[in-house]
Amino acid sequence: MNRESLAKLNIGLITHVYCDKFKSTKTSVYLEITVRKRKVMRGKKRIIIHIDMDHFFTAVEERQHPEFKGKPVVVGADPKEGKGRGVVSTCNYKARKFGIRSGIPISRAWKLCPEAIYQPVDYELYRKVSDRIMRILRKYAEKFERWGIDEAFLDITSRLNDYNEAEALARQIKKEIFKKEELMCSIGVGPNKLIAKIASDFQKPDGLTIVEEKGVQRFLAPLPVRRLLWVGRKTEQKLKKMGIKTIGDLASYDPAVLTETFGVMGIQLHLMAHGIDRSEVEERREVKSISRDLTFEEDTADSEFILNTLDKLSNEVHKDVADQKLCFKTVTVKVRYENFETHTHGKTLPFTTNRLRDIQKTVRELMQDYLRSERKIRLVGVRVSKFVSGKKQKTLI
Ligand code: DCP
Ligand code: MG
Repeated sequence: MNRESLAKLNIGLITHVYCDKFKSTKTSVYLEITVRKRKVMRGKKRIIIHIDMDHFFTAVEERQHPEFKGKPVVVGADPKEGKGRGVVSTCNYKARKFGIRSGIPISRAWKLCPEAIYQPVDYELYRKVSDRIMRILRKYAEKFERWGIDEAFLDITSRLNDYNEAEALARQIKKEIFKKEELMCSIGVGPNKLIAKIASDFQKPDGLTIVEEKGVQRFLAPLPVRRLLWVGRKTEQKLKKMGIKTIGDLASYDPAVLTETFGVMGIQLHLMAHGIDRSEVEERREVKSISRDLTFEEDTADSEFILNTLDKLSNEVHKDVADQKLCFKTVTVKVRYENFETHTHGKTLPFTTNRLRDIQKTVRELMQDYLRSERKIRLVGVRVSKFVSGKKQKTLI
């Protein structure tokens, strides 16, 4: 394991971690990690804030429709009285009491709570609201990082002296967002991004959780491992089989065995469990990709219908591309067959473009192989990527 492969973890831990021994034998890999509690900031410790909007899409819908107040609200695919397809994007906390969650089939949500209010997804609206919130947040810190549609990190180290000041600032941020957008958020404050993010999720909704460096281990120890970034269901299951349920269990587990089982990820797990994360808050200006998917109401092999749907999705993707003044080079289609087998197929164009007809033409071309088979299709999607800013683009008409 070299510095490069560790650096790829993008967790910025190299200054903390020394792999003193890394021996591979036939049956085992032995890794001894020394975590050195050095003050890398030389003098000043970092203070990071993470903000996450509460039930974002439904909160915006509730604001638009005061009559929804106090009722369970779900944003996602059309439930069609239980026969709908597609999934729940999000739901408010009242709906969560019925067991509804992001990502579950909309038909299941209907079974759990048919009396909820079901709203379609209005991305354009949510993006506009998100842009305004990000503008509010950006001014509070020198280092700002947008993280998805409703989250952001702020590095406030250079502006504040201690956690008391950070708490006051967090309250001020909440107040301003509520005053300007009538929306609530949860905030986590900690010595790094990992802790701040876990803290913001700790007391949702309308939460404020402060975790100072000295309290990190105590804060993390009782939490389930799923709270750690990158621990998905599969890793959770694997850890469970090893007797590891909480972050505390993980922190005290032999890192050599973790590495043997998970490879590079094992080191990452060990460090995260100790609350160590050196990654910087950094502005990511560039959007990586823009995409739209659609699940058909019924599985279909009707080529014309499928292509017309893809034209519509291309249109929506194009609207976003135009709004953000971007030009792209790569177009990708996604196809999911009725048995959930999923394929993606992309093409990088020999030129950069922002034209709708380039998306539609490439999508139709890429789809040809999938349409010939006559297999029924459940879902299609369109994605564009490899962006350059429209301002820099010279070759367009
Ligand atoms: N989202 C989505 N599909 C998912 C998860 C999320 O479309 N599987 C959308 C809807 C959410 C938004 O992204 O409103 C933000 O995601 P969060 O995970 O932050 O969820 P919420 O903001 O809805 O709820 P919470 O209060 O738990 O943050
Ligand atoms: Mg949220």
